Amino acid sequence: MARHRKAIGKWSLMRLFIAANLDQRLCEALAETSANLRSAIRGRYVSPDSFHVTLAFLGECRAEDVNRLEDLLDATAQDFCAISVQLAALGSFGREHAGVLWQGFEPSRELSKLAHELRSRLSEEGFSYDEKSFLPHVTLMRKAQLKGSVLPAACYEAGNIASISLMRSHLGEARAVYETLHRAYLRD
Ligand code: 2AM
Repeated sequence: MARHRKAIGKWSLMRLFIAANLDQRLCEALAETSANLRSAIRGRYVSPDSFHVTLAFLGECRAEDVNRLEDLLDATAQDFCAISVQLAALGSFGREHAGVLWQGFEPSRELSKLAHELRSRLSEEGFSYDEKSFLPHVTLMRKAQLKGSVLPAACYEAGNIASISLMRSHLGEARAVYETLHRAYLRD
């Protein structure tokens, strides 16, 4: 694929992760779940345009590695067809007063295979990543006041994952802003 190679400073560091992108049906369902949560739980909401599934979190990487990571995404995407997924129950990580609230997926062998394949290719190429086991989810809220809250209904829509992206996370005072550096499409 012809693509513009970015001019990047040799030693600058970037906080990177690889995400699976969700189709419009899934994003709309997640936005509806998020709206239901807003009336029930206080916290810091993730904007719907930032919804994603993290497949591998790399953390600080050298800017000069970006081109190699783009190639790794392209090669991996070519080995997978678009994946059908189904949204499932809400869940949380962390503390009762500052939790992370997310919506999960029904188990998908293909999605797990994609995450494992990416991670194994990252290892082969000498990249390190957060090795926590893959639990597919979309974060809807951070710093959630979970204590004593009753979780509202979630929307259990089905949809597709048709692409993966190399993402850069810019940490801000209030929230992180995610920038797509490169997108690779799975096969039809
Ligand atoms: P999440 O997948 O639970 O939302 C950018 O920070 C993205 O990478 C977020 O989606 C974040 O959490 C995910 N992530 C996974 N492991 C992480 C880690 N060790 N540190 C920060 N973010 C991590």
